[in-house]
Amino acid sequence: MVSLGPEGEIGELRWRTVTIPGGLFDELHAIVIYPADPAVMAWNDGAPVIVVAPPNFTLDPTLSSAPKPVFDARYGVIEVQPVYPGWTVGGVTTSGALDDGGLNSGSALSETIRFAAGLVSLDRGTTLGHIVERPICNSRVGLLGVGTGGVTIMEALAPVAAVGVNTVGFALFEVPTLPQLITGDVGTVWMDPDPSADGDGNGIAWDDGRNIDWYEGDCDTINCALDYEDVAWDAATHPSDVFPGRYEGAPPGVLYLDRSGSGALEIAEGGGLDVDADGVVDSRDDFVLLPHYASDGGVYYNSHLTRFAEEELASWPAGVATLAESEAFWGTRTVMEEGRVVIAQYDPEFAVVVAFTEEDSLLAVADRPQAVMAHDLFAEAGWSARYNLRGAALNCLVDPSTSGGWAGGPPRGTVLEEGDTQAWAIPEVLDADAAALAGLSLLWDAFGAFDRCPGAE
Ligand SMILES: [Ca+2]
Ligand SMILES: [Ca+2]
Ligand SMILES: [Ca+2]
Ligand SMILES: [Ca+2]
Repeated sequence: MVSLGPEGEIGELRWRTVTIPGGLFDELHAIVIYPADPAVMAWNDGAPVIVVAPPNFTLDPTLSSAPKPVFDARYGVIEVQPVYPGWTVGGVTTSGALDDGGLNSGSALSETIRFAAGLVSLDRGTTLGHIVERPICNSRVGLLGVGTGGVTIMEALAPVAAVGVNTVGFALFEVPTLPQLITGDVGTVWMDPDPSADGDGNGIAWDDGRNIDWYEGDCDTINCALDYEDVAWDAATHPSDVFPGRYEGAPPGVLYLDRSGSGALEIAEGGGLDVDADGVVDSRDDFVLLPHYASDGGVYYNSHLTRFAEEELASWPAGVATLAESEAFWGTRTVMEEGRVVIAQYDPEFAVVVAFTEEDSLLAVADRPQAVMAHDLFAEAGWSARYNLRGAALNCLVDPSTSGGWAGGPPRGTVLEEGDTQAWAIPEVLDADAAALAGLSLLWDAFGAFDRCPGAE
Protein backbone atom coordinates (compact mmCIF):
# COMPACT_ATOMS: atom_id res chain seq x y z
CA MET A 1 0.00 0.00 0.00
CA VAL A 2 1.32 3.42 -0.91
CA SER A 3 0.99 5.79 2.01
CA LEU A 4 1.40 9.16 0.43
CA GLY A 5 -0.96 10.45 -2.25
CA PRO A 6 -1.60 13.71 -4.08
CA GLU A 7 -0.27 16.93 -2.61
CA GLY A 8 -0.71 20.62 -3.28
CA GLU A 9 -0.41 24.16 -2.04
CA ILE A 10 -2.98 26.69 -0.94
CA GLY A 11 -1.40 30.07 -0.33
CA GLU A 12 1.28 29.57 2.32
CA LEU A 13 -0.05 26.13 3.24
CA ARG A 14 0.89 22.75 1.88
CA TRP A 15 -1.38 19.72 1.93
CA ARG A 16 -0.79 16.03 1.39
CA THR A 17 -3.12 13.06 1.32
CA VAL A 18 -2.20 9.91 3.26
CA THR A 19 -3.54 6.37 3.36
CA ILE A 20 -4.17 5.08 6.88
CA PRO A 21 -3.85 1.29 7.20
CA GLY A 22 -6.21 -0.89 9.20
CA GLY A 23 -9.57 0.05 10.61
CA LEU A 24 -12.89 -0.83 9.03
CA PHE A 25 -12.03 0.44 5.59
CA ASP A 26 -10.49 -1.12 2.51
CA GLU A 27 -9.07 2.30 1.82
CA LEU A 28 -9.06 5.13 4.34
CA HIS A 29 -7.50 8.50 3.63
CA ALA A 30 -6.78 11.64 5.56
CA ILE A 31 -5.38 15.05 4.63
CA VAL A 32 -2.46 16.73 6.38
CA ILE A 33 -2.33 20.53 6.02
CA TYR A 34 0.64 22.53 7.34
CA PRO A 35 2.48 25.83 6.92
CA ALA A 36 5.05 25.66 4.11
CA ASP A 37 7.49 27.50 6.37
CA PRO A 38 8.55 25.10 9.17
CA ALA A 39 9.63 28.04 11.32
CA VAL A 40 6.01 29.09 11.90
CA MET A 41 5.01 27.39 15.14
CA ALA A 42 2.69 28.27 18.00
CA TRP A 43 5.10 26.79 20.56
CA ASN A 44 8.90 26.62 20.31
CA ASP A 45 8.92 22.93 21.24
CA GLY A 46 6.88 21.90 18.24
CA ALA A 47 3.75 22.48 16.24
CA PRO A 48 0.46 21.42 17.85
CA VAL A 49 -1.81 19.05 15.96
CA ILE A 50 -5.54 19.58 15.54
CA VAL A 51 -7.81 17.05 13.90
CA VAL A 52 -10.61 18.93 12.17
CA ALA A 53 -13.97 17.23 11.57
CA PRO A 54 -15.65 19.15 8.73
CA PRO A 55 -19.44 19.06 8.29
CA ASN A 56 -20.38 15.77 6.67
CA PHE A 57 -24.13 15.20 6.56
CA THR A 58 -24.15 16.25 2.90
CA LEU A 59 -21.33 15.55 0.45
CA ASP A 60 -19.31 18.62 -0.48
CA PRO A 61 -18.18 18.02 -4.10
CA THR A 62 -16.10 21.22 -4.11
CA LEU A 63 -13.43 19.41 -2.07
CA SER A 64 -12.71 16.75 -4.68
CA SER A 65 -9.56 18.40 -6.03
CA ALA A 66 -8.30 20.17 -2.90
CA PRO A 67 -9.19 20.29 0.80
CA LYS A 68 -10.50 23.37 2.58
CA PRO A 69 -8.11 24.35 5.40
CA VAL A 70 -9.44 25.84 8.64
CA PHE A 71 -6.11 27.12 9.99
CA ASP A 72 -4.24 29.90 8.23
CA ALA A 73 -0.47 29.33 7.87
CA ARG A 74 0.40 32.08 10.35
CA TYR A 75 -1.06 30.07 13.23
CA GLY A 76 1.59 27.37 12.97
CA VAL A 77 -0.81 24.46 13.43
CA ILE A 78 -0.68 21.03 11.82
CA GLU A 79 -4.23 20.32 10.67
CA VAL A 80 -5.40 16.79 9.90
CA GLN A 81 -8.77 16.08 8.32
CA PRO A 82 -10.38 12.71 7.68
CA VAL A 83 -11.68 11.82 4.24
CA TYR A 84 -15.08 10.45 5.20
CA PRO A 85 -16.40 7.20 3.65
CA GLY A 86 -17.58 7.75 0.09
CA TRP A 87 -15.99 11.22 -0.06
CA THR A 88 -13.34 12.35 -2.53
CA VAL A 89 -11.04 15.04 -1.16
CA GLY A 90 -7.80 16.18 -2.77
CA GLY A 91 -8.06 13.46 -5.41
CA VAL A 92 -8.39 10.48 -3.04
CA THR A 93 -11.54 8.54 -2.16
CA THR A 94 -12.21 6.64 1.05
CA SER A 95 -14.02 3.37 0.42
CA GLY A 96 -17.57 2.69 1.56
CA ALA A 97 -20.90 4.39 1.02
CA LEU A 98 -21.69 7.94 2.12
CA ASP A 99 -23.22 7.63 5.55
CA ASP A 100 -24.33 11.20 6.28
CA GLY A 101 -22.48 11.71 9.53
CA GLY A 102 -23.15 8.22 10.85
CA LEU A 103 -20.97 5.76 12.73
CA ASN A 104 -18.76 4.95 9.73
CA SER A 105 -17.87 8.64 9.50
CA GLY A 106 -17.13 8.51 13.23
CA SER A 107 -14.91 5.49 12.67
CA ALA A 108 -12.98 7.26 9.86
CA LEU A 109 -12.46 10.20 12.21
CA SER A 110 -11.39 7.93 15.04
CA GLU A 111 -8.69 6.28 12.87
CA THR A 112 -7.58 9.74 11.73
CA ILE A 113 -7.17 10.81 15.37
CA ARG A 114 -5.09 7.69 16.03
CA PHE A 115 -2.83 8.53 13.08
CA ALA A 116 -2.53 12.19 14.14
CA ALA A 117 -1.66 11.15 17.71
CA GLY A 118 1.09 8.80 16.50
CA LEU A 119 -0.73 5.57 17.42
CA VAL A 120 -0.79 4.37 13.80
CA SER A 121 2.13 4.58 11.39
CA LEU A 122 1.76 4.59 7.65
CA ASP A 123 3.50 2.30 5.20
CA ARG A 124 7.28 2.00 5.88
CA GLY A 125 6.86 3.56 9.31
CA THR A 126 6.04 6.99 7.95
CA THR A 127 4.61 9.25 10.67
CA LEU A 128 2.98 12.65 10.73
CA GLY A 129 6.30 14.18 11.80
CA HIS A 130 8.01 12.80 8.66
CA ILE A 131 5.38 14.34 6.44
CA VAL A 132 5.51 17.85 7.89
CA GLU A 133 9.31 17.81 8.45
CA ARG A 134 9.39 19.73 11.72
CA PRO A 135 9.02 18.97 15.41
CA ILE A 136 5.41 18.36 16.41
CA CYS A 137 3.63 17.93 19.75
CA ASN A 138 1.13 15.18 19.08
CA SER A 139 1.07 12.96 22.16
CA ARG A 140 -2.29 14.62 22.75
CA VAL A 141 -4.13 16.28 19.87
CA GLY A 142 -6.90 18.86 19.78
CA LEU A 143 -10.20 18.17 18.02
CA LEU A 144 -12.27 20.80 16.23
CA GLY A 145 -15.79 20.03 15.01
CA VAL A 146 -17.18 22.43 12.45
CA GLY A 147 -20.97 22.39 12.20
CA THR A 148 -22.23 18.81 12.08
CA GLY A 149 -18.59 17.66 12.31
CA GLY A 150 -19.09 18.10 16.07
CA VAL A 151 -21.64 15.29 16.01
CA THR A 152 -19.01 13.09 14.35
CA ILE A 153 -16.47 13.89 17.08
CA MET A 154 -18.88 12.44 19.63
CA GLU A 155 -19.38 9.34 17.46
CA ALA A 156 -15.59 8.97 17.14
CA LEU A 157 -14.97 9.22 20.89
CA ALA A 158 -17.97 7.24 22.12
CA PRO A 159 -17.07 3.66 21.11
CA VAL A 160 -13.36 3.30 21.91
CA ALA A 161 -11.83 4.78 25.05
CA ALA A 162 -8.29 4.27 23.72
CA VAL A 163 -8.75 7.02 21.13
CA GLY A 164 -10.03 9.71 23.43
CA VAL A 165 -7.20 9.60 25.92
CA ASN A 166 -4.88 10.97 23.26
CA THR A 167 -6.91 14.15 22.91
CA VAL A 168 -6.79 17.33 24.96
CA GLY A 169 -10.47 17.89 24.29
CA PHE A 170 -12.60 19.44 21.60
CA ALA A 171 -13.83 22.74 20.26
CA LEU A 172 -17.34 22.66 18.82
CA PHE A 173 -17.98 25.43 16.31
CA GLU A 174 -21.66 26.21 15.62
CA VAL A 175 -22.68 22.63 16.17
CA PRO A 176 -26.40 21.77 15.90
CA THR A 177 -26.65 19.62 19.01
CA LEU A 178 -30.03 17.90 18.52
CA PRO A 179 -31.66 16.31 15.45
CA GLN A 180 -34.38 18.99 15.58
CA LEU A 181 -31.63 21.59 15.22
CA ILE A 182 -29.80 19.72 12.45
CA THR A 183 -33.04 19.70 10.44
CA GLY A 184 -33.63 23.37 11.27
CA ASP A 185 -37.05 23.07 12.94
CA VAL A 186 -36.38 26.30 14.87
CA GLY A 187 -35.90 28.05 11.52
CA THR A 188 -32.76 28.63 9.48
CA VAL A 189 -30.92 31.79 8.50
CA TRP A 190 -31.69 31.18 4.83
CA MET A 191 -35.46 31.16 5.55
CA ASP A 192 -35.15 34.86 6.41
CA PRO A 193 -37.17 36.88 3.86
CA ASP A 194 -34.49 39.60 3.86
CA PRO A 195 -31.20 38.82 5.66
CA SER A 196 -30.18 42.48 5.58
CA ALA A 197 -33.37 43.93 7.14
CA ASP A 198 -34.68 43.44 10.67
CA GLY A 199 -38.23 42.39 9.81
CA ASP A 200 -39.55 41.97 13.35
CA GLY A 201 -37.63 44.88 14.86
CA ASN A 202 -35.88 42.84 17.56
CA GLY A 203 -32.47 44.25 16.69
CA ILE A 204 -31.29 41.18 14.75
CA ALA A 205 -31.47 41.17 10.97
CA TRP A 206 -30.83 37.46 10.36
CA ASP A 207 -33.41 35.82 12.65
CA ASP A 208 -36.67 36.67 10.86
CA GLY A 209 -37.00 33.17 9.40
CA ARG A 210 -37.13 31.53 12.81
CA ASN A 211 -40.00 29.32 13.84
CA ILE A 212 -42.28 31.74 15.67
CA ASP A 213 -43.25 28.95 18.06
CA TRP A 214 -39.75 28.73 19.48
CA TYR A 215 -39.23 30.45 22.82
CA GLU A 216 -36.17 30.76 25.03
CA GLY A 217 -36.01 27.73 27.30
CA ASP A 218 -37.98 25.45 24.95
CA CYS A 219 -35.03 23.15 24.32
CA ASP A 220 -33.83 20.66 26.90
CA THR A 221 -31.15 18.06 26.32
CA ILE A 222 -33.53 15.68 24.52
CA ASN A 223 -36.01 17.80 22.56
CA CYS A 224 -37.15 21.30 21.78
CA ALA A 225 -40.80 21.78 22.80
CA LEU A 226 -41.97 23.11 19.44
CA ASP A 227 -45.67 23.16 18.70
CA TYR A 228 -46.26 20.74 15.81
CA GLU A 229 -50.02 20.54 16.28
CA ASP A 230 -51.02 21.97 12.88
CA VAL A 231 -48.68 19.64 11.00
CA ALA A 232 -49.92 18.59 7.55
CA TRP A 233 -48.51 16.94 4.43
CA ASP A 234 -48.51 18.45 0.96
CA ALA A 235 -47.68 15.67 -1.51
CA ALA A 236 -47.48 17.86 -4.62
CA THR A 237 -45.22 20.69 -3.52
CA HIS A 238 -41.51 20.16 -4.04
CA PRO A 239 -39.11 21.54 -1.41
CA SER A 240 -37.36 23.52 -4.15
CA ASP A 241 -40.68 25.24 -4.95
CA VAL A 242 -40.61 26.60 -1.41
CA PHE A 243 -36.86 27.20 -1.26
CA PRO A 244 -35.63 27.83 -4.81
CA GLY A 245 -32.15 26.50 -5.52
CA ARG A 246 -32.23 24.07 -2.59
CA TYR A 247 -33.07 20.37 -2.39
CA GLU A 248 -33.42 20.08 -6.17
CA GLY A 249 -32.67 16.35 -6.19
CA ALA A 250 -35.14 15.58 -3.40
CA PRO A 251 -38.47 13.80 -3.91
CA PRO A 252 -41.69 15.90 -3.90
CA GLY A 253 -43.78 16.41 -0.78
CA VAL A 254 -43.29 18.57 2.32
CA LEU A 255 -44.46 18.55 5.92
CA TYR A 256 -45.66 21.97 7.05
CA LEU A 257 -47.42 23.76 9.87
CA ASP A 258 -50.70 25.15 8.56
CA ARG A 259 -50.53 28.39 10.46
CA SER A 260 -52.92 30.19 8.14
CA GLY A 261 -55.52 27.51 8.92
CA SER A 262 -56.44 27.26 5.25
CA GLY A 263 -56.02 23.49 5.01
CA ALA A 264 -53.41 24.03 2.28
CA LEU A 265 -49.81 25.15 2.02
CA GLU A 266 -49.33 28.74 0.93
CA ILE A 267 -45.89 29.92 -0.11
CA ALA A 268 -44.71 33.37 -1.10
CA GLU A 269 -44.62 34.39 -4.73
CA GLY A 270 -41.21 33.38 -6.08
CA GLY A 271 -40.57 31.14 -3.07
CA GLY A 272 -40.08 31.49 0.67
CA LEU A 273 -42.48 31.45 3.59
CA ASP A 274 -43.33 35.13 3.99
CA VAL A 275 -46.70 35.05 2.18
CA ASP A 276 -47.84 38.43 3.52
CA ALA A 277 -44.48 39.99 2.57
CA ASP A 278 -43.95 41.81 5.86
CA GLY A 279 -40.31 40.71 6.14
CA VAL A 280 -40.82 38.10 8.84
CA VAL A 281 -42.04 34.50 8.97
CA ASP A 282 -44.79 35.06 11.48
CA SER A 283 -47.84 33.41 13.02
CA ARG A 284 -49.90 33.91 9.83
CA ASP A 285 -47.36 32.33 7.49
CA ASP A 286 -47.29 28.56 7.01
CA PHE A 287 -43.97 27.06 8.14
CA VAL A 288 -42.29 24.29 6.14
CA LEU A 289 -40.43 21.66 8.14
CA LEU A 290 -37.46 19.95 6.55
CA PRO A 291 -36.10 16.43 6.75
CA HIS A 292 -32.56 15.29 6.17
CA TYR A 293 -32.55 14.03 2.58
CA ALA A 294 -30.09 11.18 2.95
CA SER A 295 -27.52 9.96 0.42
CA ASP A 296 -29.35 6.62 0.28
CA GLY A 297 -32.57 8.34 -0.81
CA GLY A 298 -34.17 8.22 2.65
CA VAL A 299 -36.27 11.16 3.88
CA TYR A 300 -35.65 11.50 7.60
CA TYR A 301 -37.58 14.05 9.63
CA ASN A 302 -36.34 14.17 13.21
CA SER A 303 -37.95 11.59 15.49
CA HIS A 304 -39.75 14.11 17.72
CA LEU A 305 -41.57 15.60 14.72
CA THR A 306 -42.11 12.17 13.15
CA ARG A 307 -43.85 10.96 16.32
CA PHE A 308 -46.21 13.95 16.19
CA ALA A 309 -46.84 13.58 12.49
CA GLU A 310 -47.63 9.86 12.75
CA GLU A 311 -50.42 10.75 15.16
CA GLU A 312 -51.75 13.70 13.16
CA LEU A 313 -51.67 12.51 9.55
CA ALA A 314 -54.48 10.31 8.27
CA SER A 315 -52.04 8.26 6.19
CA TRP A 316 -48.27 8.07 6.18
CA PRO A 317 -46.61 9.58 3.11
CA ALA A 318 -44.81 7.09 0.87
CA GLY A 319 -41.04 7.39 0.97
CA VAL A 320 -40.87 9.21 4.31
CA ALA A 321 -39.09 7.40 7.14
CA THR A 322 -41.41 5.97 9.80
CA LEU A 323 -40.81 6.67 13.48
CA ALA A 324 -38.82 3.45 13.85
CA GLU A 325 -36.70 4.33 10.81
CA SER A 326 -36.24 7.90 11.99
CA GLU A 327 -35.11 6.76 15.43
CA ALA A 328 -32.66 4.33 13.87
CA PHE A 329 -31.23 7.06 11.62
CA TRP A 330 -30.92 9.78 14.26
CA GLY A 331 -29.84 7.44 17.09
CA THR A 332 -26.14 8.32 17.23
CA ARG A 333 -26.36 11.54 15.20
CA THR A 334 -26.77 13.77 18.21
CA VAL A 335 -24.21 15.53 20.35
CA MET A 336 -26.45 15.32 23.40
CA GLU A 337 -26.95 11.54 23.37
CA GLU A 338 -23.44 10.58 22.26
CA GLY A 339 -21.95 13.30 24.46
CA ARG A 340 -23.33 11.51 27.51
CA VAL A 341 -21.63 8.30 26.39
CA VAL A 342 -18.36 10.19 25.94
CA ILE A 343 -18.68 11.76 29.40
CA ALA A 344 -19.29 8.36 30.99
CA GLN A 345 -16.11 6.98 29.41
CA TYR A 346 -13.49 9.58 30.14
CA ASP A 347 -11.82 11.21 33.01
CA PRO A 348 -12.97 14.84 33.34
CA GLU A 349 -9.67 16.10 32.00
CA PHE A 350 -10.82 17.27 28.60
CA ALA A 351 -11.06 20.93 27.73
CA VAL A 352 -14.19 21.96 25.84
CA VAL A 353 -14.75 25.13 23.81
CA VAL A 354 -18.24 25.91 22.50
CA ALA A 355 -17.96 28.61 19.87
CA PHE A 356 -20.32 30.75 17.83
CA THR A 357 -20.28 33.97 15.84
CA GLU A 358 -22.73 36.88 15.94
CA GLU A 359 -24.68 35.40 13.06
CA ASP A 360 -25.15 31.65 13.25
CA SER A 361 -24.29 29.78 10.06
CA LEU A 362 -27.45 27.65 10.24
CA LEU A 363 -30.06 28.44 12.88
CA ALA A 364 -32.13 31.62 12.98
CA VAL A 365 -32.20 31.82 16.77
CA ALA A 366 -29.91 34.38 18.43
CA ASP A 367 -30.47 32.77 21.86
CA ARG A 368 -28.49 29.71 20.68
CA PRO A 369 -30.01 26.84 22.63
CA GLN A 370 -27.56 24.60 20.72
CA ALA A 371 -24.52 26.27 22.29
CA VAL A 372 -25.93 26.52 25.81
CA MET A 373 -26.96 22.85 25.92
CA ALA A 374 -23.55 21.67 24.66
CA HIS A 375 -21.64 23.84 27.12
CA ASP A 376 -23.82 22.85 30.06
CA LEU A 377 -23.68 19.13 29.22
CA PHE A 378 -19.90 19.08 29.67
CA ALA A 379 -19.64 21.76 32.36
CA GLU A 380 -22.16 19.95 34.56
CA ALA A 381 -20.06 16.78 34.22
CA GLY A 382 -17.16 18.69 35.75
CA TRP A 383 -15.26 19.24 32.52
CA SER A 384 -13.42 22.46 31.84
CA ALA A 385 -15.72 24.27 29.42
CA ARG A 386 -15.69 27.75 27.95
CA TYR A 387 -17.58 29.76 25.38
CA ASN A 388 -15.79 31.21 22.39
CA LEU A 389 -12.28 32.51 22.91
CA ARG A 390 -9.94 33.08 25.74
CA GLY A 391 -9.29 36.83 25.63
CA ALA A 392 -5.52 36.40 26.00
CA ALA A 393 -5.38 33.97 23.08
CA LEU A 394 -7.35 36.41 20.97
CA ASN A 395 -5.04 39.30 21.84
CA CYS A 396 -2.02 37.15 21.05
CA LEU A 397 -3.30 35.95 17.70
CA VAL A 398 -5.30 38.83 16.27
CA ASP A 399 -4.31 42.42 15.72
CA PRO A 400 -6.75 44.50 17.86
CA SER A 401 -7.48 46.68 14.83
CA THR A 402 -9.01 43.65 13.09
CA SER A 403 -10.97 42.31 16.06
CA GLY A 404 -13.11 45.43 16.38
CA GLY A 405 -12.06 45.89 20.01
CA TRP A 406 -13.73 42.64 21.06
CA ALA A 407 -12.20 41.30 24.28
CA GLY A 408 -12.99 37.59 23.91
CA GLY A 409 -15.56 35.26 25.40
CA PRO A 410 -16.54 35.03 29.07
CA PRO A 411 -14.09 33.49 31.56
CA ARG A 412 -13.89 29.71 31.66
CA GLY A 413 -16.64 28.30 33.85
CA THR A 414 -19.09 31.13 33.16
CA VAL A 415 -22.67 29.86 32.91
CA LEU A 416 -24.70 31.75 30.32
CA GLU A 417 -28.46 31.93 29.92
CA GLU A 418 -29.68 31.63 26.33
CA GLY A 419 -30.60 35.30 26.27
CA ASP A 420 -27.01 36.28 27.15
CA THR A 421 -25.26 34.46 24.33
CA GLN A 422 -25.52 37.12 21.63
CA ALA A 423 -23.57 39.61 23.75
CA TRP A 424 -20.62 37.18 23.96
CA ALA A 425 -20.64 36.05 20.33
CA ILE A 426 -17.47 36.20 18.21
CA PRO A 427 -17.95 39.38 16.13
CA GLU A 428 -18.56 39.17 12.39
CA VAL A 429 -15.21 40.85 11.62
CA LEU A 430 -13.57 37.61 12.84
CA ASP A 431 -16.02 35.35 11.03
CA ALA A 432 -13.58 33.86 8.50
CA ASP A 433 -11.18 32.78 11.25
CA ALA A 434 -13.65 32.07 14.04
CA ALA A 435 -13.47 28.27 13.91
CA ALA A 436 -9.65 28.37 13.85
CA LEU A 437 -9.56 30.77 16.80
CA ALA A 438 -11.85 28.45 18.76
CA GLY A 439 -9.43 25.58 18.11
CA LEU A 440 -6.45 27.72 19.15
CA SER A 441 -8.22 28.75 22.34
CA LEU A 442 -8.65 25.05 23.12
CA LEU A 443 -4.89 24.50 22.69
CA TRP A 444 -4.09 27.45 24.93
CA ASP A 445 -6.38 26.07 27.63
CA ALA A 446 -4.67 22.70 27.35
CA PHE A 447 -1.00 23.61 26.90
CA GLY A 448 -0.67 27.19 28.13
CA ALA A 449 0.24 30.46 26.42
CA PHE A 450 1.76 30.47 22.94
CA ASP A 451 5.47 31.23 22.95
CA ARG A 452 4.95 34.02 20.45
CA CYS A 453 3.25 36.05 23.20
CA PRO A 454 5.69 36.09 26.13
CA GLY A 455 4.12 37.06 29.44
CA ALA A 456 0.54 36.28 28.36
CA GLU A 457 -1.60 33.93 30.46
CA1 LIG B 1 -34.27 39.71 8.23
CA1 LIG C 1 -35.22 40.25 13.59
CA1 LIG D 1 -52.08 27.33 5.04
CA1 LIG E 1 -44.95 37.36 7.24
